[in-house]
Amino acid sequence: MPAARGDGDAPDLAALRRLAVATLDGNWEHDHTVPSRTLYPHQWSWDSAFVAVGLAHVRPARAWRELGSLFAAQWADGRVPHIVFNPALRPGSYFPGPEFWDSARAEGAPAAATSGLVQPPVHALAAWLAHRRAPSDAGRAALARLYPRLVAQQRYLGRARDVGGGGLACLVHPWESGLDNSPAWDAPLARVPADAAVMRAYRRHDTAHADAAHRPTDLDYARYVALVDAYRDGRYRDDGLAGAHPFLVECPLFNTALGLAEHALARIAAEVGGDPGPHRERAARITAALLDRLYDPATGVFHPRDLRTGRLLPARTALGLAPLALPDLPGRQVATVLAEACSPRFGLAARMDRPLPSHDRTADDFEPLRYWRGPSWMNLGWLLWRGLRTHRRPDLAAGLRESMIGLVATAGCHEYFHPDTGAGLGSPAFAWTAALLLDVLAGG
Ligand code: 2M8
Repeated sequence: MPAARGDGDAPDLAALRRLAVATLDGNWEHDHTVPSRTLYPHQWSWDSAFVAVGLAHVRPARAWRELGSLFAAQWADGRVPHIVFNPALRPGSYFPGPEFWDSARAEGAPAAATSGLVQPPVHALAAWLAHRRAPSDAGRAALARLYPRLVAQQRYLGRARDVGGGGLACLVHPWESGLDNSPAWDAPLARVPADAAVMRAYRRHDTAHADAAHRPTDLDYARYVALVDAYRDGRYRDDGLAGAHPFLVECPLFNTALGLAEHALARIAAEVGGDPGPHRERAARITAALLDRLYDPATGVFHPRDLRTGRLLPARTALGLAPLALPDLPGRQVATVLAEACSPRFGLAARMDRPLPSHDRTADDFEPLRYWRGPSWMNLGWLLWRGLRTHRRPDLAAGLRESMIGLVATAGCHEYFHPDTGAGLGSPAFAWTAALLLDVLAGG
């Protein structure tokens, strides 16, 4: 469906904006926005942050409710769960549902049923952007209420999750990366013992709503389930993870978000009467740790580190470009990451002939249809777009912006897009695509 093409095929920006607002309104559910009514009918953590950025442009009060409802489900240890379940939905409306996570038995879990995992901490950045885009007394009050919660989130990730001891947060499940089945995770995931037949005991919900050929496989899911089993059996405690948990990785995108959060918290602190100094210091330490632990001078990009082997994971995915979003990334790394982004692997250009892929399009395991193994995603483009503007590449930023707008103008607010044709894939009315489009249209 050509969603919003005007005369002469140029995108009709006003129509696009209306489409984005209608998508967000359609996904609004009493105090939060669902990523998708069919595939993801509960509240997801980093989705809500992206959504708040977009809502700030059109429904600012809702942006604060979105973040407020998510942080109301924060655990006592500071973790912000990756899913907050809506109790009004019938059992089976998503797999794995609340009964599988069994958060009630974990110490410090909130009254609401949640998962026990986290997602990239993009919330402090989102809160800061929401405030900047729509400053108001009510917004400032909401920001002041969120501030200690955002600090607690950082404390959890920086302490309990620094399993490697090098100043970065470690992930215990691919779902925590947000890029669930990225080729980056293939090697560490392959070591998790599991049998696809295990999935016969469960009913996958995703493949009822999306093409199975686009989604992770049953064997992937068996491993996802095994990893949750292991973490849940320890009641989601983090003390015994090192040496015991079967999947432990440090991710460049996740830790970029961790650093961006400290930069944002420094600005939030200054606004709400806190001390920005410690946030600035932590931001600098996170960037230093990323350079020290995840940058590979041989490839010129960042790679996840597998803490079980101590080695960097070789796949060249879009995760490796994410640190470009850090304002304090040194010039040398800015240059090498840009070289990778502009190479045939990712095709970034002032005039892009194809959308930005989520994985190296020259790699053997590039899959144009399967979820995070090739398709183009709005949130990855948005992060890179911010980095390009931060590091003063208006030419490339403009090219990427035009490409992102073109995707939605042609296909609508899809969850992800074919990295060659731009065809819409996954859920057709996806919240963060709509929200980030609003931000991109407004110029950030
Ligand atoms: C996808 O992840 C969920 C599990 O968390 C799933 O596949 O069921 C990912 O794209 C993730 O990044 C996103 O937050 C979530 C909801 O949009 O869906």
